[in-house]
Order: sequence, then C-alpha cells, then structure tokens
Amino acid sequence: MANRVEEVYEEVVRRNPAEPEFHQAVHEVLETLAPAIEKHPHYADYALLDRLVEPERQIIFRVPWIDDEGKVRVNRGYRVEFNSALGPYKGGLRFHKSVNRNIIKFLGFEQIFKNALTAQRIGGGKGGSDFDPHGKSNNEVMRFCQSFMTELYRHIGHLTDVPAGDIGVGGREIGYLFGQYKRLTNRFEPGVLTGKGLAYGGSLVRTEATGYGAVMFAQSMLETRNESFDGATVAVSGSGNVAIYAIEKAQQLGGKAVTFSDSSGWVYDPEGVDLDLLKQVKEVERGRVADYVERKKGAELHTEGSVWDVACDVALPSATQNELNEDNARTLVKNGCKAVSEGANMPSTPEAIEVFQESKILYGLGKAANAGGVATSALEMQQNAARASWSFERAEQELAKIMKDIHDDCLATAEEYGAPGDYVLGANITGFTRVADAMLEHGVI
Ligand code: NDP
Ligand code: 2IT
Repeated sequence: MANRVEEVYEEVVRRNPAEPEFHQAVHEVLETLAPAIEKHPHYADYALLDRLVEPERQIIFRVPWIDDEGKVRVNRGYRVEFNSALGPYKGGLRFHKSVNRNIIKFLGFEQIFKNALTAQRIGGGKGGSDFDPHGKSNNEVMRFCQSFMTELYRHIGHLTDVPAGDIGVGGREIGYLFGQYKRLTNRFEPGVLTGKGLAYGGSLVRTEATGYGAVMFAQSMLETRNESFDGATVAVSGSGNVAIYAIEKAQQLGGKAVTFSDSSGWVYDPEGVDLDLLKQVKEVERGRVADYVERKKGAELHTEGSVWDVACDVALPSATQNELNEDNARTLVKNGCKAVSEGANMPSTPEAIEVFQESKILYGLGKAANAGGVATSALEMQQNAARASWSFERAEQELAKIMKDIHDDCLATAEEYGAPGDYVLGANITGFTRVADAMLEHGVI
C-alpha cells in the first residue's frame, strides 16, 4: 500500500480495536485505492480518506421485549450511518446472534461502495441486532421488531436513512417494522423501508433481486470468455433469500445447481436442486436442510467439509462473511471452477481472494456482484415516490441493465488502471471515485 493509504489503515486498526471484519473490509478497499490516489492526488486532500473510514453516525440501543413465557429479554440494536455523500443512508438490517458493532461497521463500509456502484444516488449504512430469530414464534418476532423500531424510528426516514433486509430479516420482519413505524409517526411513508410486501408498496423482483443479480453478474463475467451458464454445474452456499434466487436464475439460464447449506450442514443433490421443495422447506416451513434431504431421493446431507468440495463450473457463495477460505479456494480452482460470484457480503477470506486472482479465474466480489438487491431497493423507492408499481418484466429489465452497467464499469476502470479483468480493483476504484467526488464538493463535513 502507498504511504498515505497505509497510515490511514493503521489508524483505523488503532482506533477500532478488536474489530477484525471491519479492518478486513477497510484493508481490502484501501489496498486497491493506491493507484487512484497516485493518479489523482487530490483524493488525499482534506483528510478525505480519514473521513471516509469514520462513520458519520453510530447508534446503539437497548431492545427489551417479552417472550412467549412472559420473560423479559434484552438485545442490542445497531444502526451505523456510514456515508451520505451520494444520498440517504441505505442498507439492510441483520438479525443474527453474531451481530456486534464490528460486523455492522464492516457491512456499512462495504455498502458505501456497493451503493455508489449502482449509480442510484444512495449513501451507505447498515444495522441490526444480536437477536436470534431461530426457534422464535411469530409473535416473539413481532414484539421484537416493534421494540426495535420504537427506538430506530427517530433516526430514519425516506430522505434520511432507508433500512431493508439482510440475514434474518425478510418480508415478515419488514412488515412488522413498517407497521410500527407507521403507528409511531402517524405517516404512511413507504420510502422509509424497502423489501416491503406487495400489498403495501413493495416492488416486484426485490425478493429475487440479490440472487438474480449475482447470477447476472456471473453471466457477464463468463461472456468475456465466451462461456455461459448453459450446462454449467453450480455450487451455492446458504439456503436463504440470496441462495434460493441465485439457484432459480442459474436454472433459468440452463445451469444445474447441486448444493446449498445452512448452519446445520450442507446438501449435495447430484440431480440438481428441486427448487419448489427448497422453497417449501425454507420459505414456508422455516426448516433445516435435513428436511429437504428427507424428502428428496438421491440428495446427500453432509456435516463435514463444505459445498466447495463439490466440483463446479460456477461458485456462488451466498451465506455469510468468511465462509470460503484459502483451502476451499484451492479446491475450487483444482476442480476447474471458472467463476466465483459473491451473493454474500465478504464471503471469501483475503487468502482465498489471492488464490482466485493468481489462478486468473473470474472473481466477482460481493460489493459488485450482490448489488442487485440494494439497486432494486432503490427502484422500490423510485416507485414509491411516483406512487407507481412496475411489472415484473420492467423491474427485472431495470435490474439486468444495472448489473450489466456495474460489470462494464468495473471492467473499464480495471482496464484504465492497467489491471484488465481485476474486478476487485475495478469495483473499489469506481465506487470510491463517485463517493470521493461528492465528498470533496461538500467541503469538510
Ligand atoms: P437469510 O437469512 O435469508 O439466509 C442466510 C443463509 O445463510 C441461511 O441459510 C443461514 O443458515 C446461512 N448462514 C448465515 N449465517 C451463517 C453462519 N454463520 N454459518 C453458516 N450458515 C450461515 O439471509 P440472506 O440470504 O438475505 O443473506 C445471505 C448473505 O447475502 C449475507 O451475507 C447478506 O449480507 C448478503 N446479502 C443479502 C442481500 C439481501 O438483499 N438479502 C443483499 C446483498 C447481500 P441458518 O438459517 O442456519 O443461519
Ligand atoms: O447487503 C445488502 O446490500 C443488503 N442487505 C440489501 C440492502 C438494501 O438496502 O436493500
């Protein structure tokens, strides 16, 4: 890393101790920015980099709620409003037991550049709670969401900060959060949350958008080498919102998805995933991967190793951060994997990324490859502002165009900086320059 960039990174580590994922996310961006700053030294003026790595605002709050036995439970809520240079803070809420300030800051930092890449005029933020939705009843989830929103509502708004879903937060939770926001503010303000149900202002394709977008991004990468999904074997991790719709789009394009996973294990289904059954198990029953294997002949349940042990042409990590390590990356490359497109945020460790880059396989990092979700959230905001509802076809076409533009912008930037095919450098520098140009015009704030 060039000197200035290195200094900024060291200061981040010093001021944010014990936040390894945040350090990792900052490091990955900063290490690719050095060429941009060498070429355009004004990007280091006015402590721009120092301001970029410091969230504009961090909110941490108590979330008390009462479980079905009448016992009082206490969780912690977070909203990190990281950067609003390009628009209102925008980013999901994650409900998972592993959530802490470090995780929300890493996600919020990534979101700044991802959102800039979508060109939809949205800033970056992220939030969530260490609430664990597994095994909770509907009423418990509702009471938790109502308590969470009872604090969060004063910090958000359609022009201020617009949350959406992430791990553990889907349509059900967004509905409860929206209901409580509406009640507290006495405003029907649809643009304050995205990922809403279709009954009250949601957008068609938002549910599918992240998974579909990650496959569209992979398709664009494959096209640069005259390859396609047709006949390709696809390995997917996770079995939530992103994984399910990544599998759906891969199948539509002629690919055969053969794996998925959750925190209890992973499944190899050599015949190809039965998507109707997977949706029934995961979306309707909120079950575990074993429930799928019980009902599908030929499908195998594994608890050792990972989905990355299965030979594939395309890998779509769609579960969580750092789920794909150096050994997994080597196995994928050895088995002939041609492309990795990240549906999850930061699923590959830095060592794994190095393996992908050295082996010259196509590597689409999360902040480009999974930007389809937040991009379609911005399309939802656009429809809400116009009091309009687009058809599925129109929304999907808009998503496809955004994903193609992100892909092409990343490639063009990589080319400009003498690193053809390097989507990491391309995405980080493209996102950074858009945010930096706006920040410099706003003065020191
Ligand atoms: P879901 O909650 O719908 O699904 C998450 C899936 O990943 C589940 O199968 C879950 O298994 C698994 N998982 C989560 N944490 C772990 C863990 N620590 N170990 C093993 N498995 C785990 O979330 P999404 O599908 O929405 O999110 C998946 C990823 O995609 C996340 O990285 C998220 O940040 C990212 N993303 C999501 C977007 C969206 O629009 N939803 C947009 C862009 C990125 P289990 O149920 O057992 O926990
Ligand atoms: O990581 C992400 O981009 C998301 N969870 C989606 C955020 C959004 O505002 O739609």
